[in-house]
Amino acid sequence: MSHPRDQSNNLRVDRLVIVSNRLPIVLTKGDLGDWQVQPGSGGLVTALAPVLRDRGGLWIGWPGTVEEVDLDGLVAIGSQDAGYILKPVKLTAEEANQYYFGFSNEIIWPLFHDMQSRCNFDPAYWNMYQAVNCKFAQVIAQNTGMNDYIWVHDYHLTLVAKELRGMELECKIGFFLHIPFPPLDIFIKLPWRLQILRALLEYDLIGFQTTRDRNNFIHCVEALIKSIRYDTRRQVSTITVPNREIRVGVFPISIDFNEFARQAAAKSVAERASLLYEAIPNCQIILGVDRLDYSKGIPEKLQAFRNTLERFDDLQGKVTLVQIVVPSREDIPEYRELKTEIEGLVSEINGKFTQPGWIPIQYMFRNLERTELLAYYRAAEIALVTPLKDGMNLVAKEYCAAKVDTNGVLILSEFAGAATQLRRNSLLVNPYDIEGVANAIHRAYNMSRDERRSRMRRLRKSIQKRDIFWWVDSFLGQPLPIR
Ligand code: GDG
Repeated sequence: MSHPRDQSNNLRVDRLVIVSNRLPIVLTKGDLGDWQVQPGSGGLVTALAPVLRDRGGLWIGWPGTVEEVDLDGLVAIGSQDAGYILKPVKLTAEEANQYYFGFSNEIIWPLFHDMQSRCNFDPAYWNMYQAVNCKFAQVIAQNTGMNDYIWVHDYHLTLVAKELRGMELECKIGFFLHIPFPPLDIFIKLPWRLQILRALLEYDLIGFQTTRDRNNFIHCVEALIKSIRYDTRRQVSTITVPNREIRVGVFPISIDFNEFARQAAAKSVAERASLLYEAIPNCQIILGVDRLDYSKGIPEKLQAFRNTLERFDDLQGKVTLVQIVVPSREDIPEYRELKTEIEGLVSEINGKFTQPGWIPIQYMFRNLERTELLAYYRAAEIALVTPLKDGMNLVAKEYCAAKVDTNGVLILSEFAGAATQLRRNSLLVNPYDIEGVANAIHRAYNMSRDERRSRMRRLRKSIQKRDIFWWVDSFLGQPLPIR
């Protein structure tokens, strides 16, 4: 891929420097205390790895452990495997605890998902968040030059550009927010709202998942910061602060569609999907795949499924909900409580409705291997993707990509970023509306093959057109203001 900014008139960019909370590697400790390095997976790594390899780029982040271990040695092995340089930001247990679990995941995460009552506005978290953002900036400053383009990812690192500017680093810095940006009346609850907004305005380009998020951000800036001007007439808006411009755009993230479709079409996946299908005879499979998180609306989804079985009793024995919950953030008490709530609902529903030969919910609390996940995507006639709020939600896109036979219905929350693009051909629901979701399940169950196929074909086409490579190109191709 050519780097579009090579053609821009203001700067020759040497390298791309990606900065994210986590490095794209997984470190695991064996039973004998030996450490293993494995490459990270996921769409972001897939899309960025070729760009980093071609341009000799760099990825800076936390390796994900606070244990005393030869991090430089392990990360060097990771770099060799990846084909580009990885640089670790080393964190102590206290730093990881207060910056990551604390400020990032007990303050920004709930607030930005409109769940202010879940926030723990502990000032100690804020102090550590600033200190760790500064630490990231120091590692960046030590490893980059004037002509590098630094692309910072996500809510853990909102202050990095401000820290770098404080060190007089004048290179171009972009930022992409993977989660939603809240409306003004929620954002102003944040005790450090001004510091975060001002820090974000030190980036040259800020990318959001949807127009809704971008507009929320602009409204907050307009309301809380004096002497700014903005122009929202174009897809990428410009905010003008004294002496400087910032571009603010919408870049909906996506998946490596062709690769997903190719892997899903493999014989081994098809065979596995048939086995799953045979194991649940005479039923349509409804699939849920969610990280353990209150933003994903798992209890609400289970209640909607219970409502379906109560109100549409002809569906009893005809549908099975396969709910995969992927372990996440279990060090935070609220996540452990959520797990207990989910498991209580699953057993209550199964206890009430199970009949000989039919169990309404098959529940898994674990990480599945990629081929197993693809087999579930293929086997499921209905995907139930109902987050209460979500930046994008890649599961919705992956389900469609993997549905190579096009015989599937996507039920999608209108509060997922993915709804902007997929609203027309999915069944759009309000995840808080238990009966509305139940009605959508009933409708999906009864939908004709022809309607399913034509909807799924259109969904797949639109995701294929705007895949993860399109996303990288459009962010990196965005002309930046001259500093
Ligand atoms: C954040 C934002 C935004 C899930 N279970 C398994 C598994 N997965 C993979 C899926 C998918 C990913 O995890 C989950 O992605 P989401 O987009 O749904 O959600 P978040 O983790 O919350 O991500 C979100 C995203 O960033 C990107 O910008 O869309 O809104 O919250 O890729 O496939 N993978 C495997 N086994 C599993 O059991 N292998």
